[in-house]
Amino acid sequence: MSNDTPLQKKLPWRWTEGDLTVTRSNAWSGPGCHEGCGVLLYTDSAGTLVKVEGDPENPFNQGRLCVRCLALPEVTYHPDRLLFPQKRAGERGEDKWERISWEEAYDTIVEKFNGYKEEFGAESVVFCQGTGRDVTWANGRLCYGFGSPNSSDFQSGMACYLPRLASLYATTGNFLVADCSQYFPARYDDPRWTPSECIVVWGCNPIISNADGFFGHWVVDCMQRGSKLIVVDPRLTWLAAKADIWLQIRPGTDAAMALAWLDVIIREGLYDEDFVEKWTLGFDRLAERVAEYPVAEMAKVTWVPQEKIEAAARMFAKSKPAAVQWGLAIDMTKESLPAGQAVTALWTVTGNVDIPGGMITTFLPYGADIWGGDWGYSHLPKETKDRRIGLDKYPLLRWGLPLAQADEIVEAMLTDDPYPIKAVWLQASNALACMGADPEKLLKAFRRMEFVVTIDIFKTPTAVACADILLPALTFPEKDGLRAVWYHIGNINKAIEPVGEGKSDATVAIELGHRFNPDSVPWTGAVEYFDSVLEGTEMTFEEMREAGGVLYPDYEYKKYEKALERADGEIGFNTPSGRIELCSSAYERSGLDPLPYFEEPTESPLSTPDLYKEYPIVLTSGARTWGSFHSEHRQIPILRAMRPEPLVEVHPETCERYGVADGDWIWIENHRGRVKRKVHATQIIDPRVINADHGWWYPEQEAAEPSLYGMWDVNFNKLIPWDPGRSGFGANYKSLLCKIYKVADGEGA
Ligand SMILES: Nc1nc2c(c(=O)[nH]1)N[C@H]1C(S)=C(S)[C@@H](COP(=O)(O)OP(=O)(O)OC[C@H]3O[C@@H](n4cnc5c(=O)[nH]c(N)nc54)[C@H](O)[C@@H]3O)O[C@H]1N2
Ligand SMILES: Nc1nc2c(c(=O)[nH]1)N[C@H]1C(S)=C(S)[C@@H](COP(=O)(O)OP(=O)(O)OC[C@H]3O[C@@H](n4cnc5c(=O)[nH]c(N)nc54)[C@H](O)[C@@H]3O)O[C@H]1N2
Ligand SMILES: [Mo]
Repeated sequence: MSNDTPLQKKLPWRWTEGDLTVTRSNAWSGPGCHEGCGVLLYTDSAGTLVKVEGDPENPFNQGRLCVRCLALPEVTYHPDRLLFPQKRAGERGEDKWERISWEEAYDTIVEKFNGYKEEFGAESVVFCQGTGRDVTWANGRLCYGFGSPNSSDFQSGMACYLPRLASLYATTGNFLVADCSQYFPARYDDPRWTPSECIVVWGCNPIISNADGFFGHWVVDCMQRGSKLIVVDPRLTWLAAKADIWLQIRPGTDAAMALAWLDVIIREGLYDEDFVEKWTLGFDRLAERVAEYPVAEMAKVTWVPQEKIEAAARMFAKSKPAAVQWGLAIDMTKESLPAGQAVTALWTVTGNVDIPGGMITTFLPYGADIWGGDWGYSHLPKETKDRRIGLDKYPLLRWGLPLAQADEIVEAMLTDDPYPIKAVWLQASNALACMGADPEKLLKAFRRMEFVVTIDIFKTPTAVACADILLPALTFPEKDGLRAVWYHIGNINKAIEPVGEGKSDATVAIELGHRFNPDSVPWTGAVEYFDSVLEGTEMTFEEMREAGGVLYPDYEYKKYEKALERADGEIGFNTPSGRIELCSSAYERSGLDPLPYFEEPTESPLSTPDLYKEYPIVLTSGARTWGSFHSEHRQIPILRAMRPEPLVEVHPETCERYGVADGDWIWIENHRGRVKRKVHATQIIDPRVINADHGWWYPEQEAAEPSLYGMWDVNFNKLIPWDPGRSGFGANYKSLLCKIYKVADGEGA
């Protein structure tokens, strides 16, 4: 059976309904989002976007849509949107700007960047971005086209997704996700697919976060088809409340938990001997290592009773097939790489690799490289590649992702070591208010820059504090684009004219690329570029949208048996040994422990008992909420109404112990600083743990310094150091220590 036909035959890509025109599209940033939901964009006779609905024919979301898409007209037409390019008129932080033309903006950027290139080398300009959006290829292509090897983000340990990607690429040669039938246009009805008997949702709340191209409601769809559920989370999430087993883990101990499961699985012989024998490397060494983490001990470490851990491990291992949907919490601990490795070992030793209802490997659909790899890093000369920041300290960066290491970039910005950094291109990131650890340090680093460009749909605290040029980007109804992550590829169809002079990130990358290095962008415009990405589909952008706007490549299970997994066309996995390396040769060659291990967070009840006396509460942060994407959407009234203020979840017993009550403003303090939050008293959280919102600022407050939109008092990341794991990946954003007390009268809300 082939999927290789256009799907959506019933509806055209555009039609009229009464006075309204309906344009089918696939949602992607801006505003921020990881998904590619099918949407129907309704415009009136004046060409105004009036309503957004889920596309019922799109297999990805099947008509469902989240509140942020429903509120899209409010985002697109918000009066604070950036409407034209601007250059700084006063000092940085004064919020004084002068309107300029795109020509002037481009000319200035080219003159400055080329000047630094001449004097200090192209590597003196870094190109950083926020989380995965419709800008990733643009950022990479600009960076490498310009000639710099330094494309990255501003997150300590690049502690989002990248640790999981790095860990999986190094040990399995591919990225794997839970199979909820998402590769098949017929979805749950496709006869090749079977639901998992058991799904483990680990450090992830997909119902709200829909992260990394995984639509959270698929888990519910699978439960309705019989999947049992295990949830590993310190909070009783909506899914945890419906789980067969909920493991209320102490934040930062996921590696200990996974090793404890492995201890049970290996000792009780619950692993798949045949798969282990044929397709994995290093099982015996893994078993030796796992024996150092007996479940009885790990129960104490993780704060979860031994019987519960054993029950979960047995339920998972005895379920065939079984899958793990894991999330950010695995990345957001310092030693995240071995944590990810331990979780990977769970589905590997139980033989749940690339089978229906198990963990499926992922590919770019039709080879459509929307990440820009075809004219990317590989085109740089070797001596430039060798100057990529962080490569010497973190050799694992050579395996897979060609990114510069974020903590090392910040160090280089501050110290000129290993060489001076002069300029930053910051695309789709509110680094200071959201992504970066220790924002005071990050601000110092930015202040040493001679030239900073931000491109965004709104003006952010980061832009006000750091930028010399502000460029306006577009929301997705205002632009053509492509959405292609793993399972399918779809058109983003422009439904309205841009509200100002904004340009899509794709257009900017091409126009600026022409000025930096025409060879790197051999197209006249964005649609021509999209056509080139779509070559493997044998359709143009226009043809694809006429055909329904979504294409699914054919999917095959067990590709490792069919010589479809390795780059060299041999059978097996795309690793040096051709097997899944439970004991990793890539880690070993990078000077890292080749086996999974658990290390306490830098600050924890067990690693720093004295500090724990002073700061007796375990602190996690950033569990996603419905109405905002990180620091975005705070200015959108209908979404802000869902969460008007930054909250912290505190158990009622804990409230009582520290003399605070629901609705009180409190300080959350550690030895680095303190931040304000409003108490949400709730029993969903362990009394020994609190969970604080991240990414807060007040767009309605004064932009100029020192206020920076009221950011400093509520910027959670003042409590987090730049402190990555040994591999360069992972940081403790979700496992800290703190104390809490009421904000005094006169200290404001
Ligand atoms: N304490 C704590 N901190 C965290 C986290 C946590 O859990 N706890 N989570 C972290 C994680 S996982 C991540 S990925 C980072 C995210 O960090 P960021 O990605 O920096 O976060 P955002 O606030 O979404 O900032 C993105 C900016 O991009 C703009 N934007 C949106 N769409 C587009 C577009 O298409 N083009 C352009 N040019 N701009 C656009 C938005 O207006 C916004 O200003 O935050 C991290 N910070
Ligand atoms: N609405 C919305 N959606 C988003 C985002 C957003 O800001 N808003 N951000 C996007 C981005 S960039 C990302 S990376 C994803 C993240 O999305 P997810 O991977 O789902 O991560 P979180 O929501 O941060 O946290 C998930 C769960 O981890 C739990 N948790 C906290 N600490 C620990 C721990 O130490 N161990 C374990 N096992 N669990 C822990 C929290 O209680 C929470 O329920 O979401 C994406 N989607
Ligand atoms: Mo993220």
